[in-house]
Amino acid sequence: MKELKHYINGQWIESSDPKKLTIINPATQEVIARAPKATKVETEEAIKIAKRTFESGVWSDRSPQERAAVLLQIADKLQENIDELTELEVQNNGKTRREAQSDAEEAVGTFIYYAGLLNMPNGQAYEASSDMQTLIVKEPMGVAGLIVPWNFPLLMSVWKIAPALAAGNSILLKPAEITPMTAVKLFELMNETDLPKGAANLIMGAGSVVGQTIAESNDVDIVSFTGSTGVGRQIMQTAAGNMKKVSLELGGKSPNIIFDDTDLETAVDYSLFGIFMGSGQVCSSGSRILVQEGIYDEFVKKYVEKAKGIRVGPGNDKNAQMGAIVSEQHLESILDYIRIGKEEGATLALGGNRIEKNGLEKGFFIEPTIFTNVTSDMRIVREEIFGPVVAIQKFKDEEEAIKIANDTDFGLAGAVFSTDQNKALRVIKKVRAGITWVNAYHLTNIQAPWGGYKQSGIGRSLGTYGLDEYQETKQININL
Ligand code: TAP
Repeated sequence: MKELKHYINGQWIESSDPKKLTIINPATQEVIARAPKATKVETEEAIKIAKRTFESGVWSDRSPQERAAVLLQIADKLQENIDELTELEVQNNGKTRREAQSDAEEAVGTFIYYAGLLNMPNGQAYEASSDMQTLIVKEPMGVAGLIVPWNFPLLMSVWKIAPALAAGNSILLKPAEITPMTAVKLFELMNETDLPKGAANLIMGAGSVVGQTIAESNDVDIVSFTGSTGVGRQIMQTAAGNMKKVSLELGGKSPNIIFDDTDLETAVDYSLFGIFMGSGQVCSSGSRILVQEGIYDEFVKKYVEKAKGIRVGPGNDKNAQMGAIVSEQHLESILDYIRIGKEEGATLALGGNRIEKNGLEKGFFIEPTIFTNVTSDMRIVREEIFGPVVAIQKFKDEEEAIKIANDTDFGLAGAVFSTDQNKALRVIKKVRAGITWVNAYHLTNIQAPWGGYKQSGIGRSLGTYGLDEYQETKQININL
C-alpha cells in the first residue's frame, strides 16, 4: 500500500493534517493507497509557490522550443511507463484495461501534440497604418489551477497540464480525491525531466477545501475545471472574486439520433459503445437514443439482444467489455436513478441491478441498463446519470428529432445515424452541442476542440483552442 504525498516545489511533502483518505480499487474494494488531505493554508502556500515560480521566469521565459523539448521528455517518460500507468488507472478507476491503455496512449499523444504546436510560428504582425506596425503576441496567464474529475484521472489531467505548461504557466493540479494514483505517477515522471521545480505542483484533498481555495485565490489567474455542472456553477461564482478566467468542461445528456434509413448494425454497435464505454461514466455519453418510428421496434430488439452479451468485469479480466463503477456512493446514485425511472413509468427493457455474483460481489458493478418508452419530462431523460443507463425514445420526423435532441439544458455531444449524408449533416448542424458525430460515436482526436454549449461548459480543450485557453493575447503597437 502506497502512502501518497503532495508534490510542491519539486519536493514530496506530507500534509500537516494527519487525516488520510483510503484509496480503493472499485472492482475489489482492496485498499491500494492512502492519500493526504491538504488544508486551506497548505493549498494557499502551494499557490504562492506556483506564483513565485511563474514570476521568476524559470519556465515562463523559456523559449517555445525549450518548452517543447521538456514536453517531449515528459511524453517519452509516459511512453516508457505506459504499462504501469495503465495498471494504476485500472486499479484506481475500475475501467477496463483496453480503456485505460487507450487513455495512457492519448496522454502521450497530447504532450507530443502541444510540443509540436510550440514549434509552429505563433502570433501576427501587420501594418496598422503607414507609421504604425502592430504585433499580436500570446503570453502565459500566470498560475493555472487545474481541477479534474475521477472518470479519466490521467487523461483529464494531461488535457490540462500539457497546454497549460506549453503556454508557459505554472500549474497546480488537484485530482479527484478518490482517484489520485495516475496523477502521482505522472508527477513522479515529470520530476525526472528538465521541468523547473515549482512549475508543476500537485495537491490532494477535498474539492470543498482545496478546489474551493484554488477557485477563490487572488493569485490564481485561470481555473480550469472538469466535473459536474453544479460544481462548475459554484466555481464560476467563486472565481468572480478576482475575475480569474474560468474554463469549464461539464456534464451532458447527449442525444444520439437514429433515422429509419440508417445502417442498423452500425447504429446499434456505436450506440452501445456510446453509452456503455467507461460504464457510462463519460461526459459525452450518448445517454439518450432517439429512434425514428419506422425502425424503433427492430432497433430496440437488436440493441437489447446485443447489450445482453456485454461482459462486465474487473479491468484485469482481459475479456471484460465494461468495468466497475468508481465508488459505492456513485453506484448508489445510479441505482437511485434506475428506481426513479421505474417509478416514472419507463419500461425497463434490460438490467437495472447491481451485479453480485461470479466473483463481482466485492466490487461496484451494475448491469447494462436500458429504458424504453420514455418521455422528455422524465428525470432519467433530463438529468445526467453518469452510469450504464440509457433511455430510448421514439420520434416521427426530422423536425421532431431536432426538437427532442435540443430539449435539454446540456449541450456537450450528439450524433446522427443515417445513410442520407445530406440529411445527416443538416440535422447534426442543428444539434446544439460542441462534440458531434455522423455515423459514429466517441471517436475523436487531439487536434479537435473539446467542449460544450449551454450548461455543458465554457471554453475548449485540445487542439489550438486548448492552448489559447491558457494564454493572454496582447497587442503591441510600434510607432515607426
Ligand atoms: P465533481 O463532483 O464536480 O468533481 C470534479 C472535481 O471538482 C473533483 O476534483 C472535486 O473534488 C472537485 N470539487 C468538488 N467540489 C468543489 C468545489 N466546491 N470547488 C472546487 N472544486 C470542487 O464531478 P465528478 O463527480 O468528479 O465527475 C463527474 C462529472 O464530471 C460529470 O458531471 C461529468 O459529465 C463531468 N465530466 C465532464 C467532462 C467534460 S470534458 N465535459 C469530462 C469528464 C467528466 P473531490 O473529488 O475531492 O470532491
